[in-house]
Amino acid sequence: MKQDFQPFQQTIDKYPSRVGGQAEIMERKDAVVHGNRPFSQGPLPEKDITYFKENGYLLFQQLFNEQEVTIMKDELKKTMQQNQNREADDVIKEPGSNEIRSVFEIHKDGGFFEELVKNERLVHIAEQLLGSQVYLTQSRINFKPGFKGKEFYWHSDFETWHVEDGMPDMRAVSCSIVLTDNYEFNGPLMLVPGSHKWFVSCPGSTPEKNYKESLKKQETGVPDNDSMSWLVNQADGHIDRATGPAGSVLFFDCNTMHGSAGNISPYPRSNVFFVYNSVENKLEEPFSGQDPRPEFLANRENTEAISSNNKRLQDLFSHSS
Ligand code: 6CS
Ligand code: FE
Repeated sequence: MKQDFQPFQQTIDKYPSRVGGQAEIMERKDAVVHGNRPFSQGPLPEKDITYFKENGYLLFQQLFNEQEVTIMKDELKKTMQQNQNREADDVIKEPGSNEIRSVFEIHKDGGFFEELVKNERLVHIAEQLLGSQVYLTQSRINFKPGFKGKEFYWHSDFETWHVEDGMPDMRAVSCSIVLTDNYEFNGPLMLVPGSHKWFVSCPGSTPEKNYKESLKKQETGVPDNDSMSWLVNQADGHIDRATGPAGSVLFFDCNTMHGSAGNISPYPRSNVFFVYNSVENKLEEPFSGQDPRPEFLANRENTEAISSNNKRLQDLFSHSS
């Protein structure tokens, strides 16, 4: 007799993590750069592609000029002021104080940041790396105040996006636009070269509504000390850091192990952070089996490919001074 039910199709979990087992290091199963035409003919020369494949990140010094940075900083300040007294899930405070740490979902501001996401320079780099059209899964501004900015512990973003948001494959890139000069001493982002080639499957399970705590201080889905030491060892003991003048832009693979130390210097550190995902890697049900995280952390509503458009942005860059 013909059965009239459809077996439930679920994407295979290629990267199981927080499933109650021991910590384990597995090989990456996805390409790092998806060299598909026509996207492979993007703005990056071969040597940049090779560097990204090998290391899992690329830093472009001053991709934005001084005037553009001034405007971006003004916009960041406005966003911070608008959110200063707003108690909402998408405004993250520092642990133990009322200082703003992050503001999420800035790509829906109907203004400057919504346009910045479509910036040609950024979109074409993301498309070249991911070998397809892209859309945005997450955006935020991070603000690490002087004297009291707290650390972000080591993590792979993909581990969280896979387990908590249902991102199936490693086919997304983060783009961090540095809006303050980043020095060795104001808590710059640190990265482990080559770590994107390995997936650290983490022990434990995911607490309900984990994001309420993890965005202040991530404790679940972080590598154990042995795995972390192993990753640094395979990089010959090297840890890199994204230092450079304001206007520099760091692209890093979704699985590159990164983190940052606290900022006890007098100099704040702020950045704008966009996550571009391949349109062929849209979010599914979280692999934790739990409810998906809220829209402000993981966009599911608008997954249409971004068409880069610089016209409005150019107007905003030239008129808002
Ligand atoms: O939760 C997120 O989406 C991002 N935030 C943290 C603290 N870790 C994972 C990921 O980078
Ligand atoms: Fe991160």
